[in-house]
Amino acid sequence: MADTSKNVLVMAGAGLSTHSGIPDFRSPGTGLYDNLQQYNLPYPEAIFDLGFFVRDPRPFLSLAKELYPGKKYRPNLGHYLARLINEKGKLLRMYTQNIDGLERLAGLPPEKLVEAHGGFSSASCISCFKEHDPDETREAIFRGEVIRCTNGKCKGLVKPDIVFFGEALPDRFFLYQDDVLWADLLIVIGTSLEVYPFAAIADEVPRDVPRLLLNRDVVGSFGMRKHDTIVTCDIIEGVTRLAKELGWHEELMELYAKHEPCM
Ligand code: CNA
Repeated sequence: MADTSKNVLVMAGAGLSTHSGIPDFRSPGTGLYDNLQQYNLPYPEAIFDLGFFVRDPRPFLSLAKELYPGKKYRPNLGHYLARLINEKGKLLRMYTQNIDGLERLAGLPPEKLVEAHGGFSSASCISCFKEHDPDETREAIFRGEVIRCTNGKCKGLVKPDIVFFGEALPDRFFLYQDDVLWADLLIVIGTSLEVYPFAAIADEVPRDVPRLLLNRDVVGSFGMRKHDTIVTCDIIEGVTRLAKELGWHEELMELYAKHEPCM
């Protein structure tokens, strides 16, 4: 499949990063939503709610401090498989819902990436949308400060450009409308496909395009198309199996060891 494909579209979600130590949202017990007690939230989703952020920015800023790319968490074998697909010249695009920046840390070039729910690489004011320096924003968050906009009298709250509930997706996300037409293979990895419009991409791919799911459970419309392949297992196991079937396993392990020597 991926050995003959030339335009691979990858869609990823929080499950891709669980092996890097970042919990997903919804897995019972270990998911982020079950483990937010420390932030004293009225309901778990409030951590990504703009209205709540305006009233109390500290819970989100504490979580952001924890999640900042390059601080604590490192990419895993799954992220490096995406990089390898790209190095083979076969990656059309990787769409990720993850905000952790691990795809960039694994070496995926920004032009091949669509961070559909934003990330930490840019920051702006939630009131006037003025862009703020992402490095200064990061330093302020590390010092535990709430950042206010410096644009005239604005004084709005500044946050990394992570998409909150009710906020528009980045313009780049709408590239998918063309990408799905070019794709000759879709790989979906570590997502519940419950969040729209992201999840819709999996169904926008034409019906004759093979779709491969690597996830603990069957999600979305997988299984309803003739060319669907479903691998329900742990992601690292699925990634390893795929790499072996492609004859890429040794290369993948070398790439991983070269960039993550301490793992
Ligand atoms: P989700 O709804 O939590 O689903 C994750 C999926 O991955 C589930 O189907 C799990 O069964 C599966 N999964 C988890 N761990 C593994 C594993 N080790 N092996 C195999 N399967 C596994 O997450 P989605 O990404 O689908 O939901 C979208 C939300 C989650 C987006 O808005 C993200 O911003 C948000 N999120 C991102 C991060 C991150 O950046 N790392 C972390 C938590 C949540």
